[in-house]
Amino acid sequence: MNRRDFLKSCAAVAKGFAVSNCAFAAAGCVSSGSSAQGRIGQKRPNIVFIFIDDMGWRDVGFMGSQYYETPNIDRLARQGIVFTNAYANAPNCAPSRACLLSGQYSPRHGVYTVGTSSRGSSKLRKLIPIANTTVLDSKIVTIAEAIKPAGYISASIGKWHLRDRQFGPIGQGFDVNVGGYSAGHPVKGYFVPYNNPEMPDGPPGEYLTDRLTNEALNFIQTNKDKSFFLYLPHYAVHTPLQAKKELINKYKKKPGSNGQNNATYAAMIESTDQGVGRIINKLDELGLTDNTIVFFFSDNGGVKGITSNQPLRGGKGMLYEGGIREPMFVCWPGRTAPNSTCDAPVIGIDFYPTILEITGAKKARGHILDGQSFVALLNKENSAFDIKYSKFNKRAIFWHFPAYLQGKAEGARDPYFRTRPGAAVRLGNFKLIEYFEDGALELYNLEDDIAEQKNLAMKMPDKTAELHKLMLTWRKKANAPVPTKLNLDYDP
Ligand SMILES: [Ca+2]
Repeated sequence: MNRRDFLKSCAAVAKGFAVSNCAFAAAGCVSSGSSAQGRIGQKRPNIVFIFIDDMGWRDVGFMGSQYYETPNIDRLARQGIVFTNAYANAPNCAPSRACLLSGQYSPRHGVYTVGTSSRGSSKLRKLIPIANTTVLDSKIVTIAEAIKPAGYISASIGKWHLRDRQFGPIGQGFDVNVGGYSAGHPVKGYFVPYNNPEMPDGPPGEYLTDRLTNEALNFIQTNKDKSFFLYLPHYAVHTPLQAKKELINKYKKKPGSNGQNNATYAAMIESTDQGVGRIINKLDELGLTDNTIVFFFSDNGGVKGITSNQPLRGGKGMLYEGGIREPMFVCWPGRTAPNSTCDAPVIGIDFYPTILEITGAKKARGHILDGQSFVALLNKENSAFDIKYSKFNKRAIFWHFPAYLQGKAEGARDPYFRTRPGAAVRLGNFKLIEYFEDGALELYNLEDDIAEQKNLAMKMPDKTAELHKLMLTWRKKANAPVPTKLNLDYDP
């Protein structure tokens, strides 16, 4: 039996919640006592993963926005633990998603950026960048495939952006797909007609964010007696900026704050928040709240010119904090302490092992996981907290971006590109960025310079060398390609 047939058989059996331990254990992908009912008769926890597109670090009330209104998201955040140093694996959509779903750093799957890695004027590109992959290989065991043998039914409702058909959500282990295919944004806009091949149009005037919420509610209702994984990657709040008139008018009357003042964007955020409120209510109505863990995360930083990521430097497309630091919380009733925060750095690839631990599912044999489960961080009462916490602060995390991303944007290193081929590493409070064109290094101490204004590379050569060495060692281990070939068109 090949892996795909095996997973199919897992799915078929899992639907009946009568998983045969020995068959699956033989393939190395399930823990003992594997049924959705678990050993003590309690249904395994449901997972709701709310994944917003392009939402900046400060684009929600719980992260301090005074302009955007997100009362439902904030309420959920207050009931859970807010991670203040949560990172996307990349500063843009597709690679961030590929890393999240695979639990692997970009060099393992080759999804480094969106579309071509040769963006911008060829005359301004010194190097030939590493070719990009726009599809997540179907041989890679996604998180949906990994938890299926533990009895989970899963849905992807919203943006996929890693190709379609056998590479779409269904081909990658989700039982349900609504609206997910190769597109990275609503091609025809946020109002019907959507022209989305994976979702028939709704009634005239229907708004996409509301529709995805409706679909999420249907999935929860239909599967209320099962253990479910709802992956809800909203198309919001990515461009095109389109929202409901009455909400836009509301924000037009409201004064901006801290550089945030786009009424249409604010209205898109509020519609998203209303959707979260409806999901909370549905879980309450069905008595599922206590057994449902909600994750909230975004795939990259806010877009400069639309929102403000202050005090962070830069925005979407950059390896500065504004491009990669995300609003994030986990709400696990009975486990996370209300009003708690955690400043240990976590990153997109950590969610896969975290969800494996929560669901009791096992990693598929041979599948490399680059991240670490942060379940121990979710409960401050846990005696292991201090140990685990220090472990996360001592761990280095990496970004590898051997591509050009064009665009003039405030905070960028040069006026033509948001990012030129480069890499970054964070260890403790220090972050090092390397630029492959000229070998330039920038070192920042995020503890007292979160805005990345003071490059300490010359001032702290030992720290710079320590982090650079970590980067080189990791690059070798992950087989991460660095562009070295000169571009003959280069004529700045
Ligand atoms: Ca995005």
